Amino acid sequence: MKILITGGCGFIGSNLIRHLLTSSSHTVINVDKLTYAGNPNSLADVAEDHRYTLCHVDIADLEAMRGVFAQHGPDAVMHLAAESHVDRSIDGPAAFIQTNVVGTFHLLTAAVDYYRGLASQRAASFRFLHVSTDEVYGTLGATGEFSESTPYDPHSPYSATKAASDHLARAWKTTYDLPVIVTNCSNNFGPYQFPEKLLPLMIIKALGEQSLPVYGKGENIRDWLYVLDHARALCRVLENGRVGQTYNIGGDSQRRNIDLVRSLCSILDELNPRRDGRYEQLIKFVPDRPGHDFRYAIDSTKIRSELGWRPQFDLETSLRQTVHWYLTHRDWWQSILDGNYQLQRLGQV
Ligand code: NAD
Ligand code: TDX
Repeated sequence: MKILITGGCGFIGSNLIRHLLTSSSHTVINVDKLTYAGNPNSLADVAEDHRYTLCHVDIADLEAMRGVFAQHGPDAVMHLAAESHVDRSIDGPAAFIQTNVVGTFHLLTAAVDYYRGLASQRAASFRFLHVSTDEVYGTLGATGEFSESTPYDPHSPYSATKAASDHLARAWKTTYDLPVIVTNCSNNFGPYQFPEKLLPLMIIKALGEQSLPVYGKGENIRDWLYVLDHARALCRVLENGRVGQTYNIGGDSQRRNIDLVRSLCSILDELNPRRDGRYEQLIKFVPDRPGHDFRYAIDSTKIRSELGWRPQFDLETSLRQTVHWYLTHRDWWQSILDGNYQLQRLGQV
C-alpha cells in the first residue's frame, strides 16, 4: 500500500513513518511544509529507504496537493499536519486557522477530486484517516471520561481549529462520500518531540540546570500515551476501522502535571545525577496558561473492543525510555536549541 502522510517530519508523524517502514512493506509519501516543528533529522535513519519520499509542500496549497496526488497515486491518506502547540495558539492563532482549518479544507478538496478519479476497486479500499486530539471535547472535572459521543467544547485556539478540522473531515464523508475515519488521542510523549511540549521541555531544562516551569499549582491532569502506541493504533484504524466512524485513543494513564514532573526528576536523579542536590529543587510554579483545561481522560473501549488495540507500553517504563532517549540524543535537540536544524533542513549547511 502507498500511504500519503501529512506532517511526517513532526513528532508523531516521524515515529509513525519509522514504525510503518520497519514493520510493514508499505510505501510512504511524506508531505510536510517544514515549519519550525518539522525536522527531517527526525527521519535521518530512514531517509534513504527507497519506500520513502519527502515532498516539501504546504497542505494549504491546493494545486501543489493535487500534483502530489496525481504524481504518487496513494491508496490512503493519514493526515497529521497541524500547528499543534496550545501556548503558541494563544500567542498567535492565525497560523492555526491557516493550517488546521484552511489547510485541512484544501487537502480534503484535493483528496476528493483524486478519489473520484480512482477505479472502483481502488476506490473501495481508499481511506482518509484524520488524526485529531482529545482537546476537542473540552475539559473534565474530577470524574468522567471522553467518549466518541461527548459533545465538542474546545477552549483554546488550537483545540477550536482541530475541532473545526474534525467537522470538515466528517462533512466531506457525509456530503462527498470521501471514506473518512477520525481518531482523537490523548497526550503523546516519546522520542523526537519538539522541546516546547511538557516532557521534552522539562528534561532539557533540567539537564541545563534551568528552572522547571509548572503552570499554576501543577494540579491539571493529562492522560499520557507513548507515541509508538499511538502509531500502532493509527495503523490498526487505517487497516480495520469502519468508514465514517470515530475512534478515541488513550493510555489509561492519568497524572497530575506536578506528579509527572516529579517522576521525571527522580528518573533523572537516577540516570544523570546532579552534582549538588536533586532535580526536583529546580521546579518553579509559574502563572497559569489562560483557559487551561483542568483534566482530560479518554474512554478507549471502542478501539479496544472493536479493533483489539491496547497500549503495549506502561507509563513508568516508557517515561524512563524517553528520558534515556533524550540523554543519548543530545545532538538532535541541541541543534534545535541552536537553531541549526532549520539551516540543515533547508539544505544550507
Ligand atoms: P508537530 O507539531 O510535532 O508536527 C506537525 C508537523 O506538521 C510538522 O512536521 C510541520 O512541519 C507539519 N506542518 C505544519 N503545518 C503544515 C502545513 N501547512 N502543511 C504541511 N505540513 C505542515 O505535531 P505532533 O505533535 O506530531 O501532532 C501531529 C498530529 O497529531 C496533529 O494533528 C495533532 O493535532 C495530533 N495530536 C497530537 C497529540 C500530541 O500529544 N502531540 C495528541 C493527539 C493528537
Ligand atoms: O512549560 C510547561 N509547563 C506546564 O505546566 C508546559 C509546556 C506545559 N505545562 C502543562 C500544560 C498542560 O496541562 O503541562 C500539560 C501538557 O502541556 P503540553 O505539553 O503543552 O500539552 P497540551 O497542552 O496538553 O497539548 C498536547 O496534547 C494534546 C499537545 O500539544 C497537543 O498537540 C495534543 O493535541
